[in-house]
Amino acid sequence: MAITPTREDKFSFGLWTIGYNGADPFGGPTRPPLDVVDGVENLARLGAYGLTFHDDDLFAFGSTESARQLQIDRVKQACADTGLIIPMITTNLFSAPVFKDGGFTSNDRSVRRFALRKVLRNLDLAAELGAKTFVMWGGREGAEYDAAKDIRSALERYREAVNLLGDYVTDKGYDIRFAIEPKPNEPRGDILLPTVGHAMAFITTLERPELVGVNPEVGHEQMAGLNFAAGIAQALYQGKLFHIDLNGQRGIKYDQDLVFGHGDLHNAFALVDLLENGGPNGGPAYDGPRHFDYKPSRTEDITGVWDSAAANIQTYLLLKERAKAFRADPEVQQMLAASMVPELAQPTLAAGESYDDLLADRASYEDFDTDAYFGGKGFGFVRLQQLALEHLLGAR
Ligand SMILES: [Mn+2]
Repeated sequence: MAITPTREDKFSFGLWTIGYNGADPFGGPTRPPLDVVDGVENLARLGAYGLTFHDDDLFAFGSTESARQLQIDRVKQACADTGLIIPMITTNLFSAPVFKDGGFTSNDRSVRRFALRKVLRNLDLAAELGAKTFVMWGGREGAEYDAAKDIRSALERYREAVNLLGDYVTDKGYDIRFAIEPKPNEPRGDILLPTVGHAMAFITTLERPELVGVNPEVGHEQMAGLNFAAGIAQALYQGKLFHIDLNGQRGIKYDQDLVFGHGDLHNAFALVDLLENGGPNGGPAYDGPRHFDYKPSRTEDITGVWDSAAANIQTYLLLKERAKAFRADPEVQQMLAASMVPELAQPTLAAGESYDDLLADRASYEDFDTDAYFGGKGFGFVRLQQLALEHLLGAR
């Protein structure tokens, strides 16, 4: 039974997702190009609220001024006709040959200057289109060979670039924030800022850290074997979840960009529960776009493209419903308490208690019965997870 999405659900799609023509490193396109107006109309029909794109998705790299403007006018008109918005745009610093060693961090200084100009121009477009988030995926910012890239110099150039962009939006008065999208590898052998953790640490070195957050992608973290929902929880905890890329990935392999949920479904369930309900102990949830960055498999025709786009939305809404039922189940609440999940929200020291007080508290150490934990009561985490699975399967 299908659930109908609304604009309030904030579902958005990249133009490069629905527009993916099936080309991969081993074969050419299997589908004709998708026109942006067709894309906008179909996304509106499916209940999405937003379209996102790289500059080069909308107008080809090296377009003439008039060809560029024509495409901008066409997307504006299509959005006006359908009510779709453009919540985010991003710059392609990876496809053109000039970026073969990266944009912000190419060893070639003239390429870095060109990359900055391309991004500054795209920031003007973001402001013009009302996009509030500017994603930066540095797919080519990396290397294959350790001798070929001085990582500290590269990070310094990355930092120089992001600082400059922060100055630019501030001076121009643009209401735009940046979101760095980590990825461990592909297309480069190793990419700079490979995980959410690396990116958040880098952000602390910036001159305007408040302007910069992360745009984590499910598959990218899972390519590194990491727990995506746990990474998102830390990004929320640090106030850095500015945007999110939802998709599916099955383990440590190439970047699959499957439909959301067509990978680690347990983790997708935990993720939706986190985004919607703030996780087991509550807390600030996420109110930004639910952005899908997936690829309709190259086996599919155009009907399959729209079916797969709809599948992303439907899976998210089903998981949202299932997470709500999970939270509302009295047995789950009972099991959460038995597993002491709420107790983790309680500070370890009492209000006003000092380390001297702790050192004087014999009950916490000298008289604490650690032996009781051998063979004693377990936490019941497995039963709790099974309850989640039963809700996930619609069995409860
Ligand atoms: Mn991906």
